[in-house]
Amino acid sequence: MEAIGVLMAGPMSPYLEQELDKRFKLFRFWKFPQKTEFLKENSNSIRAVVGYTTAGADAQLIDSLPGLEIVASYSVGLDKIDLEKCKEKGIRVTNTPDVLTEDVADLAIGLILATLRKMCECDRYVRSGLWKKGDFRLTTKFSGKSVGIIGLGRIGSAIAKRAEAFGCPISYFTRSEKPDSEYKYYPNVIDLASNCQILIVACPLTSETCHIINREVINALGPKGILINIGRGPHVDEPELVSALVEGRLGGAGLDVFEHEPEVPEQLFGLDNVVLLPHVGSATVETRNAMADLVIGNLEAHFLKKPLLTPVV
Ligand code: 8YV
Repeated sequence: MEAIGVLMAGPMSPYLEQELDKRFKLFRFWKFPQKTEFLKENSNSIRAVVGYTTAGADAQLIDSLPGLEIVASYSVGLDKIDLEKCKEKGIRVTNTPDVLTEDVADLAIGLILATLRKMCECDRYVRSGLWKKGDFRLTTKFSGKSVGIIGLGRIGSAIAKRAEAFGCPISYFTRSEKPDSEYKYYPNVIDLASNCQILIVACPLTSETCHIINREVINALGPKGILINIGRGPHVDEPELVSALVEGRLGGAGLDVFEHEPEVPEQLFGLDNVVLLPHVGSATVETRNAMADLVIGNLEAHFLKKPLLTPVV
């Protein structure tokens, strides 16, 4: 397979890069500032693109690669890949579901605890020597709080399972009710937000779910409510979130993702009711390597004409 051209869209994982290099003719797209020149010279030999959350495969890239057969995403989210274009052109698409579910769900619970119990601020308190001057102020209990989840897929369900262990009543919003779920269903996000204390975004980013967290939803969640986002930044209308936090219309937020990553609104930096993480939901050695193995497994399966491991298109 050494002659098969694989285009890696960005520097997503040194392990994946090394393993792709061993098997294929690897092109590191980010190393070529003159993209048009690069594509002119190499587009005919590229048969696969490996994308991720920062750089995927948009219509322009897909159209510029006449030999493209497969886009293998190093992510479960597919929002950076033009799926319609891939379908239209008969290009296969794979992602990395399941292997990252536990890590992302664990991090969602970690964000809830860090936000309510002010763990990051507590840490800063100890490090700066303030503890010697007095005890830290009281925080807010997590166990038993009502949790609302937007999206009850693999990750949403794994979060629900964990929150249940904390004695939390669970409710959810999805496009249609899940007949097998015992959790309370709300057919709209505002009602879900009005009826929970912690609202978690865990759905895929699509045109329907972009800005699913808007001013009305934030106001429904209210000054004691907490928003947790482990989905995608654009799920949230970020200026609305910032003003709600600054004005005290929302109790707090735990955010792993942002609308214009790695840019984070600076107004958030001074707030003690937010916890800000640099998109690390799946970022453990174990999971990232498993994601890389899945990307490689899908590419090998495709070029050996075997069934794909995790096909999307
Ligand atoms: C990223 C993610 O893939 O899977 C997703 O959709 O958001 C993450 O796991 C990871 O951050 C690499 O970009």
